[in-house]
Amino acid sequence: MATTVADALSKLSIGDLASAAPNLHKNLSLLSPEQAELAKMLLDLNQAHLFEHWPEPGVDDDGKIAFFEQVSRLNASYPGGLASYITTARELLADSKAGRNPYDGFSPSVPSGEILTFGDENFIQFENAGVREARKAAFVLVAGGLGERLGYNGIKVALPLESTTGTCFLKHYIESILALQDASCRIGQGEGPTEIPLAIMTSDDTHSRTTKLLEENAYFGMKPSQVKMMKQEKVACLDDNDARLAVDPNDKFKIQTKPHGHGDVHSLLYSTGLLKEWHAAGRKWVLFFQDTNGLLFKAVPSALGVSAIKGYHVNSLAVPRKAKEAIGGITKLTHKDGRSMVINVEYNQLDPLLRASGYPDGDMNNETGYSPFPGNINQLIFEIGPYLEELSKTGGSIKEFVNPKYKDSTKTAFKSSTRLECMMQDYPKTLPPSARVGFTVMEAWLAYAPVKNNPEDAAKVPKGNPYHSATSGEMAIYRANSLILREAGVKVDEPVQDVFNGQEVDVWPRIAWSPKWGLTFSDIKSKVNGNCSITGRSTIAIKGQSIFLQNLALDGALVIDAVDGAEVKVGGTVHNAGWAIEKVDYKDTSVPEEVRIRGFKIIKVEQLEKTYNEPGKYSLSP
Ligand code: UGB
Repeated sequence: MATTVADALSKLSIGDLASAAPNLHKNLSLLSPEQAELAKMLLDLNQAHLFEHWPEPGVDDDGKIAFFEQVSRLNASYPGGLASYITTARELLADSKAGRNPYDGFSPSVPSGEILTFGDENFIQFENAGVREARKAAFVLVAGGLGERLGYNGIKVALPLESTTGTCFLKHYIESILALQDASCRIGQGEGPTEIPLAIMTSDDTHSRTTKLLEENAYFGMKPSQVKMMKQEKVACLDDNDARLAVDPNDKFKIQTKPHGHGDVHSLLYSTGLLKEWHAAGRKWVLFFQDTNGLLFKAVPSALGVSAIKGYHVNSLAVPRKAKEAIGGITKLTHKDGRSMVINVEYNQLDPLLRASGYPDGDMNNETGYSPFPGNINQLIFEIGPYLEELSKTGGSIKEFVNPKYKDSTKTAFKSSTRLECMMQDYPKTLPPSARVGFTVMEAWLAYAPVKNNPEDAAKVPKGNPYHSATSGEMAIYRANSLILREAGVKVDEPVQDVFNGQEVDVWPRIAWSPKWGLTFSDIKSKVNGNCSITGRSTIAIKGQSIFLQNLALDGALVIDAVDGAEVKVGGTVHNAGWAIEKVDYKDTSVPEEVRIRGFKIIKVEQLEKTYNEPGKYSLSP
C-alpha cells in the first residue's frame, strides 16, 4: 500500500513538527510521501536547521523540491543512506576531537614483499605469466579527482604524457589495454574471455569531459561496449561535531557537498553490478590505476604475474619511497593483541605514527637514501572471487576518515565545513587475517611518474625528491624508454641536465613507442637487433607493432608509423637536424596550458618520417 504524507509523519506528531521545524511544517503540502519520509529522517537525525530559512508556501517552491531531490540522491548513493553517513560522521568527529589515533595499539614495522629487478629472468617470468592472465582481467581507472594540486583547468587524462607524439593519458591507457588483450589472446587461444573491459570512475567534475574525450576519439580504438563509466557522487558537508549538514553558501536550498575520495570505487563496482558481471564471465583479476602515471603499463604485466604466481588476493604496487614524498608508505602494523596487517599508511599519517612508536625522527631516509617503507603508487590488483565475496558482505563501504580544520584548541568549531573521505587502498583494512595480501616493489624509473604538482610547488620539492610534475612526468618516459633500450642492447647516450620551470631534470633522447610495439621486455628485445645507437639529441617515435630496429645509427629525428600487418626493418644511418627542445615559462599565458606546465615545447626542425599504410614487408635503410 502506498505511503501517504500523513503515514510518513505519523510517528512525528504534527504538534512536534510545528515546534521542531515550523517552516517545514508550513510547506508540508508541497511534499510527496517519499519526500515526507526523507523530511522525517532528517528531523530524526537532528537536521532541523536545514529548514530554518524556508519561506512561506508559494515562495521558492522549486528550490524546496530541488532540495528534496538532492537529499534523495545523497541518501541513495551512500551505502546505508544518510542515516549511516551521519552516524559514522559523529563517531569519527568524536574520535578526532578526542585526538584518538586510528593506529592506537599498533606498532609499525617494515614488511617484506616481492622485489623485482627489471630485465632479469625472474622479471621476464612474471611478465610472461602476467600477459597470459591478462585476458581474464578487468581494468578500473579512478579519474574523478579534480587534480587541485596540479591546478590544470582540463581533465588530467586529456593531458599529453609526452610531447613527442602528443599522446594523451587516456589514449595511452586504452592502447596499452588493447595491446595486452591482443598479446594475451595470441598465447591463450580459445581459453576464456577475449576482451578486457575498462571501467572509468568519474565525478561531476570530470564526467562529461571524459565522455566527450572518448566519443570524439572513437574510444581510442576500444569498442564503446568495452568501456563502462561509473560516476561517483559527492557527499554532504558537515558544519560541526554533531554532524549537522552544511547549507551551500551559494544556494540555501542545497546541501553543500565535496568529493568523498577514490575509495568510492569499491561501492560503485558493487552497486552497478559490474563486479558480479565480470566474475560471472570468468574473469579473475581487477586492476585499479590512477589518472596520470605514464609509466604504469610497463609494470602491469609483471605485477599481474606476481599476483597469479603468488596467489595474492590483494597486490599493491610500490616503489622505493623518499622520506616525506607525497605517497603513502606500505607498512606492517602489529597490534598488541597479536593481529597484524600490511597496509598503506597515508603520507600525512606516517610521520606522526613513526614518532609515536619508537622512531623519534619520524619519516626519514635510511642509509640507502630512501625511507625503509615502500611507497604505495595506488596500482592495486585484486582477485575478483575473494573481492566479490567481501563486497557482498560490506556493499563496498570501506573505512572512512575525517580531517576537520578546527578554529581553535577547543575543537568545537571548524574553519570550513568538512566531510567523510575514503581511499581505495584502505580496502584490506577490514579483511580477515586469512586474506593473502602482498605487495610488489619495482624501481621508480620503471613504474611511477605521476603528474600531480603544479610548476610552482614542484620547484619547491626538497632536492633529491621526485617533482611529480608535468615536466618530470614527461622526462621520466624518455628516461625509462632509454634505459629499457639500453638493457635490450642499444647504445643510448648519457642524459644532459637542464632546468625547466625551476626543476632540474635529466634530459634523455626523446624515445617514444606505442604500447603495441613494446608491451614487455621480451617483446622489445625481439625487435632490436645488431648494433643500434641513439645520440643524446635524437628523437624516435615508433608507432606500429612490427617495426624492427637493425643496425640503426640515429642522430636526429625518426618517426615510423606502420599499420598492423606491415613489417618494417629499420637500419642504416639516420642523420638530420632533428627536433629541438625550447624552454617555455609556466607564467607565459600565450602558450597553451598543457605545454607551459611542462616548461618546454618541441620544435620540429627536420626529421625522417615514414608511414606504411598497407600490410607487407618493408625495409627502411637510408
Ligand atoms: N580520485 C577520484 O577518482 N575520486 C576522488 O574523489 C579523488 C581522487 P590524487 P592522493 O600514488 O601518488 C593517492 O589526489 O589521493 C582519483 C594515494 O592516496 O592524485 O593525494 C584521482 O582522479 C597515496 O597513497 O592522490 O594520493 C586520481 O586518479 C599515493 O599512492 C587518484 O584518485 C598517491 O595517490 C588519486 O588522487 C600517489
